[in-house]
Amino acid sequence: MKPRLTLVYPSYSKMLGTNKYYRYNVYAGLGNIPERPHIGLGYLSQYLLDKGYDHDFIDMNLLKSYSEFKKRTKRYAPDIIGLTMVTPGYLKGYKLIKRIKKDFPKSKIIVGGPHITLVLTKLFKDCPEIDVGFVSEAEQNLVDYLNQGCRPEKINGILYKKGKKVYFNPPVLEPDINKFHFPKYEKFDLPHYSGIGLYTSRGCPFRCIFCNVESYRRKAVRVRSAESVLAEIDYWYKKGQSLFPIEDDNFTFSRQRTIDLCNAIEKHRYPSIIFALGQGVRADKVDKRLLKKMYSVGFKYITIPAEAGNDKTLRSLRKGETIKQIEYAIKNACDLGFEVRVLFVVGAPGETWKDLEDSFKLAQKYPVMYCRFNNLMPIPGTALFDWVKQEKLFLRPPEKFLNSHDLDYTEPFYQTPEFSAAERKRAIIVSDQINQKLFYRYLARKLSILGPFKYPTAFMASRRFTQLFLIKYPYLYKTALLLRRKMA
Ligand code: B12
Ligand code: SF4
Repeated sequence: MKPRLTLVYPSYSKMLGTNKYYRYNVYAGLGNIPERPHIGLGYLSQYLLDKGYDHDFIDMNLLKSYSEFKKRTKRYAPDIIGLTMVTPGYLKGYKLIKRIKKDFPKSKIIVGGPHITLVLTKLFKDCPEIDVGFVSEAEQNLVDYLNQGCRPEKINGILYKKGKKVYFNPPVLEPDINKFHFPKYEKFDLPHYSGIGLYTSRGCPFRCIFCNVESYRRKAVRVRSAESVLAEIDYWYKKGQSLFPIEDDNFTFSRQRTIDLCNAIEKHRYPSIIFALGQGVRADKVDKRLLKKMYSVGFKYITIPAEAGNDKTLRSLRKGETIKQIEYAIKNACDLGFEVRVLFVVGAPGETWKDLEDSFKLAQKYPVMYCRFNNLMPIPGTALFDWVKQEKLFLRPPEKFLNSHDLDYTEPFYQTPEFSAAERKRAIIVSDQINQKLFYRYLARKLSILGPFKYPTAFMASRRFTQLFLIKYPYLYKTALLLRRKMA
């Protein structure tokens, strides 16, 4: 008999809580999480169905309480409960697993996701209730595990224990990701989400010091074919979705694939389709011709992760880009009419307040919509984390900040002799003031239809108190987001 499996997305806000210092979410264009179904679990769920494994899926973000989870799990009676885990909030993740194991002692607990790849064999020491861990991408490995009657010995990308011994079989990544059909989220409660996100490539060969695209995926960048992505767009478009967020780390990594995809979208003529590049595209991977092509087929929102305002800090971040390339991309995107968001980090190794002023200048140089400044967070497994640890610069122990409420990056995680904690904190306040200005200018540009009234309207809408007021009332907040999206 086939094993019964429940896949679980633990509640994000219960892991991390919410911070009192609201950033300008309306500027950022973000909605409440979960806006979209979890893509990684979507891929797993799809592959399981393709291979004949029926299963249950629970998004704990959509449940009111743990007892709802317990009731539903009791009803389904799974042999295996599989949870996804990210590092932020991991202690609460372990706590949840302990609780689940206590309530369902006969079910095996398996886990996957970015956190597992970082901790590897330490996983079982931290949380002995876990039976098996999956490292990196797991579609095939999970199915192999089930096919083998849950015997882990011959499975790739798996962590398991036998008696007191712990074993790790390294993953082998699938070179042809077209093999994994795009998720149709059949086991998900789709009406609860605002739409689905596209994930069209995997891996990134760059080495930014703060990023933990794990070592396995670094070795292999793989892109889905234009046909495969188009099939996914076509499927959801026919179901009524017209705004497509793209979640890739490196969407334009393959220039030719991007052009092929644009050509295919153009040929199909999807009226009023919009693509939003929310996770960011590298400035060195878009030129004016490519941006123009993308814009013409519906790419209207673009995020450019500049990270810094000068070459010194970019070098320190090992970003592999120059400020000239970054400025060129921002300028081109603005000139072409994209709604542009630029991302910056605060407090790179060696950075000073004076360097940060270059970031503030760049943030205001072009007619962008929003610039997000985040205190740089050292995530375990990154070069930044190792450096901060070695230099003993942490302001709080990592297990504290990785499990606390200030993960909206307003509070600094470390400081350096040349850039104090107080300055790092101030940087976020200054960046919010800059955003107020940027949003005012953006609205004044977009509301030209109002004639001279555009200035007072833009002024009022861009104030911090208006933002805070909107956030308090979900209905108003949603309407504001909708209006803002219509302006793009
Ligand atoms: C899109 C995205 C988001 C979206 C999620 C959209 C969605 N609903 O899916 C949003 C904006 C909500 C988001 C939020 C956050 N994110 Co995010 N996000 C990403 C991003 C760019 C892509 C994720 C993705 O879809 N990957 C594609 C799928 C196919 O891969 P996958 O999710 O890893 O899943 C595969 C395997 O991991 C494995 N697997 C995963 N879960 C499980 C479970 C089981 C049981 C098994 C067997 C296997 C398994 O199998 C899957 C299929 O191959 C990644 C970067 C990246 N390259 O992955 C960051 C990333 C995952 N995010 C990260 C972070 C830090 C966050 C936040 C904490 C940010 C914050 N402070 O708010 C929150 C946490 C939210 C949460 N609890 O999940 C980090 C995680 C770092 C870490 N060590 O944990 C990443 C890696 C970015 C980075 N480079 O630092 N994120
Ligand atoms: S930040 Fe972006 S470009 Fe840099 S390593 Fe991570 S995914 Fe790659």
